[in-house]
Amino acid sequence: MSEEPRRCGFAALLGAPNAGKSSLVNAIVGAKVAIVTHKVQTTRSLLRGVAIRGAAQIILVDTPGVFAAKRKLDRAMVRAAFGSIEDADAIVHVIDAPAQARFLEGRPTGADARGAEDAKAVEARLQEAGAKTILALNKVDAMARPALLAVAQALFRPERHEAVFMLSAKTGSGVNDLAARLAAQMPEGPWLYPEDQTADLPVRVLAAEITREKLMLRLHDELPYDLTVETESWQERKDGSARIDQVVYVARESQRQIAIGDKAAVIKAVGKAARQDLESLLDRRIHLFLTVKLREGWAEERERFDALGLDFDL
Ligand SMILES: Nc1nc2c(ncn2[C@@H]2O[C@H](COP(=O)(O)OP(=O)(O)OP(=O)(O)O)[C@@H](O)[C@H]2O)c(=O)[nH]1
Ligand SMILES: [Mg+2]
Repeated sequence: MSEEPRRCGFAALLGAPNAGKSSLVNAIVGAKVAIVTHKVQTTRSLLRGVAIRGAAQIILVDTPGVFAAKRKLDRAMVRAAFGSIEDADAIVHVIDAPAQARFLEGRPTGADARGAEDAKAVEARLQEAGAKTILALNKVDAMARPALLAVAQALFRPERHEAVFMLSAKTGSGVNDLAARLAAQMPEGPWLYPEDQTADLPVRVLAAEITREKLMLRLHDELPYDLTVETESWQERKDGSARIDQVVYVARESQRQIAIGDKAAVIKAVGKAARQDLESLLDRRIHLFLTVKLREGWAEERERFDALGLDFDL
């Protein structure tokens, strides 16, 4: 470590659903700390990834996507996202640049149009809060250069944005430039986490999130938003392995059948994929047991909100 004084602070990543916030957190941290899927509303609560660049420790706050929310759980998620800007030393607005480009060119898909609306809403709220932000135009690997420049031109406002970065969380292109900028923006102060810690999330919760990711990736569109996963028990074994028991909660009996699958094919495949991820993350043998249970109205239950660190009493 150099003689430079240490720095440490918070960088909040906000944006529309699916913009790539969690992917970007993982790319900057250099490890998988946040789950990623192609579906919107993957992230449900605030998650902190910890990255080090030179003398700076950057605590990256991943947030749920911001969208016009109706359900109570969704509203709590959006509220949590904006709550994260209060303590932030840097705010990054992550944009799905190819989707914005299609929107600008007048040929958006339904999702593109929603994403563009949501990105606008994020800008409006940040402006209201008087917060200057860094624009991160993500997914540049999936678009042509002229389209990217058009997006930058359309969105960048010098009076609102401190900088604009064009990057790809997928290929890593441009990610280090953003990280260097964030590092420079962190205030002087002691590091808040040990050097080898990459996430601030209890490992039980992370394990449950990984299973939820595998379910989301596997199930058809409606179901994933109604399910939740909890780690019920974690037993250390003498041989160095661990036995983890998790419950997948669904909202309806029909969903229970779907989550289990014909001859339990779905839940078996999900369990296998989750176990493989967990084993490489924790670098040890894992025995994972999944049970699917019915729990009606879980999205309105106080305990679910508490477990996610969300505010029930809006
Ligand atoms: N081509 C490309 N795809 C990306 C990139 N970054 C993210 N994605 C994809 O975009 C999708 C959404 O990524 P996430 O990281 O889950 O997005 P998010 O903003 O955290 O989404 P929510 O948590 O639902 O708000 C996934 O399918 C990613 O693989 C990128 O740089 N390039
Ligand atoms: Mg996310």
